[in-house]
This record gives sequence, structure tokens and C-alpha cells, in this order.
Amino acid sequence: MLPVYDALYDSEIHNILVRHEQGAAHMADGYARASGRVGVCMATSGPGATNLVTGLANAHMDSVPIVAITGQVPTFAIGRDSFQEADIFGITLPITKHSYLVKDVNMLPRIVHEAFYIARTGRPGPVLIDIPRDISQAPLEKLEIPEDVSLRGYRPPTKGHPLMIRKAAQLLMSAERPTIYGGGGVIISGAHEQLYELAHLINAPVTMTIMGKGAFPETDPLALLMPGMHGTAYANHALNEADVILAVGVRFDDRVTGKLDTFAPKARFIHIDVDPAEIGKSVRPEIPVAGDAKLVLQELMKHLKPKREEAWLRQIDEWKKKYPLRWKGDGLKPQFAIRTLYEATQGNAIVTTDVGQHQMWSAQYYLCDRPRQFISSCGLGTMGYGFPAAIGAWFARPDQQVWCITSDGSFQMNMQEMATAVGNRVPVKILIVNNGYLGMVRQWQELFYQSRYSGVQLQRGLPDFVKLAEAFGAAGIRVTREEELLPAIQKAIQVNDRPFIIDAWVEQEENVYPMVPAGGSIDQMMVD
Ligand SMILES: Cc1cc2nc3c(=O)[nH]c(=O)nc-3n(C[C@H](O)[C@H](O)[C@H](O)COP(=O)(O)OP(=O)(O)OC[C@H]3O[C@@H](n4cnc5c(N)ncnc54)[C@H](O)[C@@H]3O)c2cc1C
Ligand SMILES: Cc1ncc(C[n+]2csc(CCOP(=O)(O)OP(=O)(O)O)c2C)c(N)n1
Repeated sequence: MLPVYDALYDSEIHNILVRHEQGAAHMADGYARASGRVGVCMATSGPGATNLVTGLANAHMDSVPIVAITGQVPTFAIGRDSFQEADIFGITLPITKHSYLVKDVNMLPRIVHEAFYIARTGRPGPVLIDIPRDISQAPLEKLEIPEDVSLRGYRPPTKGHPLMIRKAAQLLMSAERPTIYGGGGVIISGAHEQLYELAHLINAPVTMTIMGKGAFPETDPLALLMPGMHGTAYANHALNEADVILAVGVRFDDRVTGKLDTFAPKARFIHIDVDPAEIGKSVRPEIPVAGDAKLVLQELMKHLKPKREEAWLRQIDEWKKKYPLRWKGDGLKPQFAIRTLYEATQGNAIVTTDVGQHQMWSAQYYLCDRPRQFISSCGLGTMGYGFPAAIGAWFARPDQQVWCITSDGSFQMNMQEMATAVGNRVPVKILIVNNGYLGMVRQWQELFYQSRYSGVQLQRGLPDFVKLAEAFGAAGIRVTREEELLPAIQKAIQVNDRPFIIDAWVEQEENVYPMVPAGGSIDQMMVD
């Protein structure tokens, strides 16, 4: 990559030097999710490129637009086990939306142009450009950037079929227990306003996946919060009893549906998705609409009239009263920590999470009222995502307070990026919900393996995270009691020139509820 870095020396492009390439991929991902623009990362050949792999898989699973540029050995050396050679094109084929191995420097302007187009259009995803060294060194004869992109066989659907849309409207108007199940596609499409309007027009309750969190305001009376394994009991009951489900920009993930045979057994489905391959993949809808969520919802609304199913809304309210999200007991509970952060930041911060129990509690207790506010690794579930993603999100939105809610296990997977954050004066705030365990795995071992805790204890060798922050030139504070938390959060908010860690020693063996066991159905839901 030396020729590329040499070119960057004279360029206006702001290159952020990370400490591990995985961090770069997640930063590009966090940047993309917070801004809606394409994130870019770059790595050298061989081990540099392979270190991007997890980040690319992560972006692929969550449909995040990234362009990753990798160095490659010179074209004549490819395939000879040359020094620092890895077939990154081949390795990443199944985890990218598209990839290029550049063979002629004159193709490069078109390839770069196409790569950004492909990454952000239709169902977004990561695109790889692998550039052999002789290509990046070669002189470009003429810089010609194409105006348009036209790719054979690539034409993302847009408006949806008018007949299907009319049928969808008829079905919704006839529904007695309509329920909206929305997800990440609503955010990608920018369809949050249309979704809000539609839900209030027909007074349908709305459950949003963790990927769609914030695209329907969670403080709205129609909000059911998250469905699925760790969703609210009332969202799951609503899906279970609904007679018509409008699914928008969702992919019927197994964490939501549980056992497919018993998922939403009384419902007739309308499924709107920009990727036709998603429609019918897990659940066959009666009315498929391949199209962009925003355009389809706009069209759909033209055929709807205001309605309000009182009995259904009463039933929803009863479930909400009967099964509120709650935790038992006092003390520094993880749920208390996240709810306190929510209140102290007035629900306004951009929140990134890592993966595990703290991620689920963040989804449950940090309510979001706007899209692109909650950023989490959901499809791949990549521990180590949250902190670099927070750095990327801050570069996208330096005007916002950015919090990373993480835990002792996940944070240790990419904490070297403290150096990147300190070096760039990035004031992200990190709440470590420190339970001394790989908590989510411990929970499963407690519930399904008779508490035989195997390979989950982190207490031995656990670093002092406050000293760690200080060692990097950042700041931090440890909190062990309930009443210490709010002052610590207030202190963190005041630090504007470097990261701040709150190491919160929470109760160690707390479990996330509600919980539907993997592959289970709603009658197996444990409420608490
Ligand atoms: C430990 C753990 C536990 C989890 N538990 C839960 C849980 O309890 N509940 C839960 O909800 N999730 C949970 N998840 C997340 C889960 O694994 C899935 O990632 C998530 O449910 C998928 O969200 P989604 O259906 O919104 O799809 P996404 O992955 O966000 O996919 C977006 C969909 O929208 C489509 N789309 C994209 N652009 C557009 C557009 N412009 N117009 C229309 N459609 C578009 C795409 O084709 C795709 O089908 C958990 C994850 C982890 C790691
Ligand atoms: C890179 C990676 N390795 C392993 C896992 C499997 N896994 C899922 S949750 C979890 C435990 C997470 O522990 P921690 O980060 O401490 O969070 P907690 O559950 O305690 O909140 C593990 C190991 C994963 N998701 N990602």
C-alpha cells in the first residue's frame, strides 16, 4: 500500500490511522450507520487484509455500505505464495456484495465509482477493491470518471408492484388486529416518517427489530419495542395474535421468529423488501412487495383510510401493563446502569453496543426516538464491534454525544483503539457493564447447562480499566454503587477532548429477560 499512502500525503482525504485493521472496518461501519453515507477502510496485503474479514462479514450481515480497499502483491507475483500474499478476493467473496481485483490502472476510476454505487444502492453492503502494487504504481493515462453507472443484471427494485400495493392496502383495511413489524430496511430507506404516518393512520402497534431501533419512536404509545428472543412480552404477544402483519425492511431472523412453524400463527403477511431474495426466504407472505420501503409506503398510504381497532389497542395496553420491562432488586444492576444513562443523556445520545447481555439490556432500556441513533452488531454479533464503531460514529456526527455501551469481554477485543481515539481527540464515552463474565454465555450455561460455567470467567486477568484509560492518556472512573453512577456519567459528559471510561461493576449473575429459548415458541417465553 506504500504507493497509496504516498499519494495520501498530498491528498485532502483525512486518513485515520488505526491500531488494528479490524478496528478500521468497524469504524467505517459505524461511520456509515451514523451518517447514511459509505464508510471507507483500507489495509495492506496479506495479514492487513485478512484482519478486515470480520468487519466485512459484519457489514454484510447488517447491510452496511462500506468500500474496503486492500493492497495486493504485484500482478506477476499473484498465486505464488509471495510475501504477504492472501487471496482476499476469494476469502471475502461470500461476505461482500461485490468485489474487484484491479488488473488495469485505467479501469480504476470506473471501478471506484461503481464500488460506491453498489455499496449504497439497493440493499447496501460491503464492496472490496483489491489493488496489486504494480497497478497502484502505474501512471493513469487519463482520469475519466463516468457520469452514470450501468451494470448488467443489477437494477434494484424501486416502487413495488401497484397491484400488490393495492392488495396490501385492502388487507390492512380489513384487519382487526393489524401489527407492523419493521426493521433495518426502514432506516436504510429513510422511511421512518412514512412509517410513523402509516402507523398512526391505521393505529397499528409497531414492533421494530433491534436493527430498526429508533426508526419508530420508542416513546410513542403505539411502540411495542423489540420483538423476539429478548424482545418485550407484549411485542411477542402482539405478533402471536395479529391477524395481519405488515413486515417492512425485515428479514424474519431466527432471533425474532423462534420456531418458524409457531411464529405468528394467525397472521396473513405483507412483506416489503428491496431484496427480492429476502421475500419468502423464511416466511412466505401472502402479499410480496419488492421495492424500496419509503416509496412503497408512500404509495400504500394513498390507498388507506384512517381506522382504529379499539379492542385490539385495549388488548395491547393490557399486555403492556401485565408484562412491563422491569428488573428485580436494588443495587448496581446492569439494567439500572443503562436506564440511568438513558435518563442522564435524555435519550439523545448516539449509542453503540458490543455483543452480549449488555447489548440486549441497551436495546430494552435505552429508548431511541430517531433512526441512526442505535448502532449495534446484530446479524453477525461481533464482540469488539462497539468501541471502534463508536469512533466511526463520532467522525460522522462530531456534534453528537456518542456512548459505547460494552462489557468486560467485548471491550477487551478491540480496546487497542483507545490509542486511535486519544490520538484523534475523539471524546467517545464508554460504559463498561462489567460483570466479570462472558455474561450472555454464562446465562445460557446457567439456564440450559445446569450452571456448569465453562470458559466464561473473566475475573482472572481482568485489567483495571481505569488505569488502562489513563495509560492511553484518556480518563476513567470506577463505579461500584448505585449512587456513584450518575455523577460519573455527568463527569464523562464534561470531558470533550478524549475518551472517558466508566467501569461499572454490576451485579455479576443477572440474566436478560424476557427470553424465548433458541428455536422455541412464545409459550416457552420466560418473563422473569
Ligand atoms: C445476542 C443477540 C441477540 C439478539 N436478539 C434479538 C432479539 O431478541 N430481537 C431482535 O429483533 N433481534 C435480535 N438480534 C438481532 C438479530 O440477530 C438480527 O440481526 C435482526 O433481528 C435482523 O433485523 P432486521 O430483520 O431488521 O433485518 P436487517 O438485518 O436490518 O436487514 C434489513 C432488511 O431490510 C431490507 N432492506 C434494505 N434496504 C431496504 C430498503 N431501502 N427498502 C426495503 N427494504 C430494505 C434488506 O433486504 C433486509 O431484508 C440479536 C442479535 C444478537 C447478537
Ligand atoms: C467475536 C465473538 N466471539 C464470541 C462470541 C460469542 N459470544 C456471544 S455473547 C458472548 C459473551 C459476551 O460477553 P461480554 O462482552 O462480557 O458481554 P456480557 O454478555 O457480559 O454483557 C460471547 C462469547 C461473539 N459473539 N463474538
